[in-house]
Amino acid sequence: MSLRKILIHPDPRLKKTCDPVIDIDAELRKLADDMLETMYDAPGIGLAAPQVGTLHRLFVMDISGKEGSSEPRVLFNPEITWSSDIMNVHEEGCLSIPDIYEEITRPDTVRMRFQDIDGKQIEEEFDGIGATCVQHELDHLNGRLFIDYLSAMKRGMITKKMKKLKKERARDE
Ligand code: GNR
Ligand code: NI
Repeated sequence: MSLRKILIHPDPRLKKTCDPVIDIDAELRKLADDMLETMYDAPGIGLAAPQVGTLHRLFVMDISGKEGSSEPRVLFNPEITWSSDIMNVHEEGCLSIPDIYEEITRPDTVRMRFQDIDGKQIEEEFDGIGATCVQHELDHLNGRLFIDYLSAMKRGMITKKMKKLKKERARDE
């Protein structure tokens, strides 16, 4: 396994619609492994393929929370098949927008259809932090970031901050 570099907003690759995965081959399994390692290293509870610059429809997550336990998940071609009318507000962050946290409103519960690492079709219901996470990750696969839910003014301020951060990081490299 190896760590991959996480792209920081703004980056054109974070705005693209990702391509469906047709065949889960060795290369995609290696990508999923690398993404899990990169997510745990960050650390984060989710990571979508475009965040490491590969435009495939998959994300990884682990919402097990407690220390010492881990529940790594890999989801290919995720689709929401049902969303609750009840909404929920949750503070969100993103590894591609470091140190920015904002309250975002999304459906409280969603049902998601996806393929697992063996290509098996699964449908599963997510609520709580799981629902927040899978919707945040699916947005990434459609070129959408959580700051796109904020006002243009707030988004502009965050983007300016991120440009500055990227310049500083480029200088330090
Ligand atoms: O690590 C992450 N935490 C998080 C917290 C609240 C809502 C969403 C997330 S996902 C984020 C990792 C990330 O950027 N995934 O794309
Ligand atoms: Ni994110």
